[in-house]
Amino acid sequence: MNEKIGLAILGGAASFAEPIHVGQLYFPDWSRYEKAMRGIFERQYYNNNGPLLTELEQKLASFFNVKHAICVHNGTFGLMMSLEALQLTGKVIVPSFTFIATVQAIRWAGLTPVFCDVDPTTHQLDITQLEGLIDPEVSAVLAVNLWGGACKPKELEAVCDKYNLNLLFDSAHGAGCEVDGKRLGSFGRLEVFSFHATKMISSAEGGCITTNDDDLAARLVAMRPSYAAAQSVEVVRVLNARMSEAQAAIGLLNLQDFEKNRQHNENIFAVYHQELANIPGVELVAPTNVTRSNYQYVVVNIDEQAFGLSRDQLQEVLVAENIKARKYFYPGIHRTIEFHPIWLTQGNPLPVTEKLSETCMQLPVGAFVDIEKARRISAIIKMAQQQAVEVVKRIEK
Ligand code: T4K
Repeated sequence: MNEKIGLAILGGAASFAEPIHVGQLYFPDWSRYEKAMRGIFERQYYNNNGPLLTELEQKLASFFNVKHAICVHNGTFGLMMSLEALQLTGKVIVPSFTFIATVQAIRWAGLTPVFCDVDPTTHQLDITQLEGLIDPEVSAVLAVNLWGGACKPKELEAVCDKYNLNLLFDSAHGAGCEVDGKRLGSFGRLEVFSFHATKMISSAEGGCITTNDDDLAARLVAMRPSYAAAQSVEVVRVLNARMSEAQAAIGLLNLQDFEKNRQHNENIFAVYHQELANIPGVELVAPTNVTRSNYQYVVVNIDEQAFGLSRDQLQEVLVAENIKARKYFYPGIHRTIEFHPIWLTQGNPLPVTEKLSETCMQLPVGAFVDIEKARRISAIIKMAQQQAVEVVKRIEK
C-alpha cells in the first residue's frame, strides 16, 4: 500500500481514482449471464411465472428453509403486498431507524405507523418499549432485521402472541443470516427480502416474501399478479409486482455465489475490525443476535468529542477521497415531511434513533472492496482523526 501524503480535503490527491460505493454489487461474470439470457431468448418466454422464476422460487425456499418463497419486483412491493395480504387494520408498530420504504409501505396499505425506538448497541427494535406502544388499534409489529444482524425473533413472537398481534419482518438486509443456527426467512407470519443490486442476493431489482402459511402464500401469488398461477384466490387489491425472467436469471447466478460473496464480506469486515479498533471515537457495530451474518453493511458510529470530527465532517473527508460512505439512515423516518406530523400526534420519544441518525455511517463493502482497499479506507479514517483540527478549519472556511 502506498503511503498517503495528505488528505484530499486538505489539498492532497484523492486516494481512489474511481468511486468506491457502499452497496454489494456482486454480479455474475458476463459469460454466465450471457448463457442464461440466451436461454431466455431461445424459449421466448420473458415474464409471468417463467421457468427461471419457478426455479429461483424453489431454490430460495430451500435456501431460506421455508415452504414458500414468492419473488416480487422489489422489496418495497413485497412489504406493501404483505401488509395488505395479512388484512391488517389500524396501526403497525415499526422502528423509525430504517429505510423509508419500510414505513411508506405501511402508508400504502392504508395503515398508520407507530414509531418504536431501537437499542443503542444493536440498533435493532427495542423490545422493552413494545408493550408500552400497544393499544387496541395496533394489529401488527413490522420489525426490521438490520445491518446483517437481527432482532430477537423469539422474544418478539412471545410479545405478539400475548397481545394477538401479527408479526412480520423486513429482512431486506438479512439474506443468509442465522439466529441460533436457523436462517432468517421463517420467523413471524412472513419475512420480506430485497434483491436490489446493493444487496447480498441480487437480481438487480427484486425481492421475495417468505412464509410457511399456505393461505397467505396463495393470497400473495394472486396479488402479484401471476396470470399463469395454477390457482387463483379472491383478493381485494392487486398490483403488478412480477419478477421477470431476466431478473430471475441474475438472482439464480448470485444465489450460486452466495457463500463465496458472504465470505468475502466477512474477510473485509475483519480488516475493518482490526484497523479501526484503536481509533478514538470510532465504534464498529458488529452484527448482533446472529450466529452467522452476511456482513451486508459495515456500520460505524462516530463520537464527535472523541474523534474530533462529526459524522458529517468525516463523510466529507471520505467523499473527497472518492469513498462514497453513506448516512444510513438519516434522518429518522419520524423526522421526514411525510411522517413527522404522525409522530407528533403520538409523542413517544425516540432518543436513540435521534442520536444514531446523527452519528451512524456506512463504509464500503462488497464486490469492489478488497483487503487492501479496506485497509486504505481505515488508514484515511485514522488520518482524519489525527488531523481533525486542520480538517475542521478547512471545512468551516
Ligand atoms: N427495507 C430496508 C431496511 C431497506 O434497506 C430497503 C432498501 C428496503 C426495505 C426496500 O427494498 P427495495 O425496494 O430497494 O428492494 C439503497 C438501495 O436502493 C435500497 O435497496 C436499500 N434498501 C437502501 C438502504 O440503499 P440508495 O438510494 O441509498 O442507494 P443506491 O441505489 O443509490 O446505491 C448506492 C450507490 O451504489 C449509488 O450511489 C451508486 C452505486 N451503484 C448502485 C447501483 C444500484 C452502482 O454503482 N451500481 C448500481 O447498479 O438506496
